[in-house]
Parts: sequence; C-alpha cells; structure tokens
Amino acid sequence: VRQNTPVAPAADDIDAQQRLVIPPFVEPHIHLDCVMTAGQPEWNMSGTLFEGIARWSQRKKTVTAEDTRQRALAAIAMLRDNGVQHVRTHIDVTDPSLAALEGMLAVKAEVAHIIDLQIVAFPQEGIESFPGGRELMVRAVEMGADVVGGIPHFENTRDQGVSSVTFLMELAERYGCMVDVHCDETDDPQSRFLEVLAEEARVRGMGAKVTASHTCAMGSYDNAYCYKLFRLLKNSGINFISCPTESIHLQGRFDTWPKRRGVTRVAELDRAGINVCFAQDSIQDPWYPLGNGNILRVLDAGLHICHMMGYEDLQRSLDFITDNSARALCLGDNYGIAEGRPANLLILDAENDYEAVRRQAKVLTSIRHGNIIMQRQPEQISYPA
Ligand code: 17E
Ligand code: FE2
Repeated sequence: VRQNTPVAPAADDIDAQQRLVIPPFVEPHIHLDCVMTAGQPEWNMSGTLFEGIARWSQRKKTVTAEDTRQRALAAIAMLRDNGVQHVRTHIDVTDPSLAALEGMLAVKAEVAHIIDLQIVAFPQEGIESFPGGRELMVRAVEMGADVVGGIPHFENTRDQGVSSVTFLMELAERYGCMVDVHCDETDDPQSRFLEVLAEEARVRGMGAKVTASHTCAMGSYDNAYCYKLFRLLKNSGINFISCPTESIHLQGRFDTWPKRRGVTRVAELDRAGINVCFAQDSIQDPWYPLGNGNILRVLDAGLHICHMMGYEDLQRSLDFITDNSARALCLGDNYGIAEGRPANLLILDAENDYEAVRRQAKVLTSIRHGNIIMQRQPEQISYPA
C-alpha cells in the first residue's frame, strides 16, 4: 500500500481509475538468440533439455547477427506489449563466430528506449567441454557482455563442472560482471553444483551479484541435504530464478509414474528469506514450443506448480515478476516508483495482485522515462440480440 499525496490536476494527467500502478515487469531469464527457431531444421521430439541442445546446435550453424537481430526484435515487441521493460537475456557463446552476441549488442543499443537489456555470456555447450570454451567466455566479456554464465551440469565430468564454476566466478570478479549460471537443470539428485556456486559467491563476497537459474535438481534433493544446503544459500546471499513452465515441460522426462515436477523449491526459498523470482526462459525455441512474452502466464503456472496459492501468496504474487526479479538483476535505484528514480511504470487492468493473476490482467499503459510507450484499450464484448 502506497501513500497518495494529493497534487493539483493537469490537463494531460492520466486517470488510472483505481487500477494498480506498479513498476514495470521484469523478464530476468530468456534466450533471445533462440526465439522462434522451434522446428528449424527439426523439432525436439523427446522434450528433453538434451535434445533441445542438440537441435539448437543444428540451427546454430545458420545463425547470423542479422537473423538474431530480427528474431530478438520481434520477441522484444512481445515483451513490450506485456509491460516488460527490464530483460536479462542469455546469449550462446559456444560459437567461434560469436555472431549472436554481435547481433544482440547491436539490439541492446537499438531498443534502449523501450527496454533495458542485460546480456549473459552463456556457454550452451560447456566451458570446459567445448573446444576453446574458456577463450570464448573471455572474448564475450571483452566484447561487452554484462553477466557471466555457465552450465556445470552439462560439462562432461563432475570435476569439469566444478572447475567451470571457479573459472566463471574468477572471470566475473576480474571484470566486475554479474553472474547467472544455468545450475543443476536436471532431475539428477547428484547434480550439486549449486553448493559450489554459493560457496564461491560467499567467499568472494559477491552473493548479491550472483544468480542460480533453474536449480531443478533441488526438487529432487532429499530433505536432509537440503536442510544443510539452505544455511549456505542464506549465508551466501545469492538469488534464484525459476522457469516453472519450462521446467515442468523439460524435466520429469526420464520418470514413468509418479513423475517429478522438476522445479526448484520456490516456496521454501521464499520462506527462508532467500530472493527468488519467475522467468519465461523461451519463446518458441528448440526447448519449448509455446510462449508469447506474457510473464503473467508464467506467474499463474508457477503459483500452481510451486503450491503457492494460499491467500497471502496471491496477495503478493506480483513480487515474483517485479521486485524480486529487479533485485536479482541488481537494478537498484533504477527500479521502483519513487522520487528521483526513472519514471517507468505500468497501469494494470486490476485492483490488486490477486485479481491481476486471477484475471490474467492486461497492461493498459506502459510508461518509460515519462513517455507512454504502449497503450491498450480494455477488451469490449458485445451481445447483439
Ligand atoms: N538452454 C538451456 O541449457 N536450458 C534451457 N532451458 C534453454 C536453453 C531454454
Ligand atoms: Fe535458460
């Protein structure tokens, strides 16, 4: 609840008519270099992460900076229309041409008037397991990536997974970058790179700048291990991003029945006072065939999948796609409705968080740096006799 101080009305005032006024939605984890490539040249038939990586590896052969730019711009238009103004995108750098990164760096400047972009140097096929992987990561950071990524659960061995994490943390510290690692995106309960990432962050005092994405294996850890792990997670101060629609689709694929959800312990992290938020991950790519830029759809699914539909959860549900995500992205004073901060805000067609998610409310107005960048008329239904 925010306090309203009455001011004299002006001619060009916007009357929000008791609707919710909130800071813009944040998309903290998406792969803009892969959007709208599903089925090119082949569809992911098994629905696994691993087939997704293999299909993308085929498509990657024809990636150019311009192809990346065109698809990313189309996805950014969808995000804009859904009230998103802050985006962190992973860009695959396991490609000696680094064409996708070149394309995205151009896009970042081109779209600055509608969206703030953070670019993650993401080693899709591994840092240690891909030829020249370490060099590509360094080049990507020198070209202008803001965030250092990783994929330890995909490296060939456990040892390589561990060394990839120490390498990427060292790289991030040296260049003053943030960190966002695809970490334990698997149902394998033995995948425990999260403890390595959290301890590296704790020792270096970098927790606030570090994010663990996915952490699906945590959904399969036993409670005794998780109890011990949570103490480290809390002390490290790292952030978490869950992609519930993506994980419910890609995980559980090696189970028969009962089938695991493959989603991290979102409610438990939240209850423990650890920062956690939701993200879309994909729009029509080799991993996930649906998606449309609407982050409220992901919130809706996430609340279901994570058993977070208690009244109190619903009443603060927008935190998981606004404030919590802004904190993971280290947006600081560039985010939030307060004097002295950028005039970025949304008018949502609902009166509170609960109604926003229940009705899948639409964004009616998106304002950025004081300018209206998107406006929508509420839906009209008629019933001709
Ligand atoms: N790459 C990956 O490793 N995991 C994902 N969920 C996507 C791309 C979308
Ligand atoms: Fe991802």
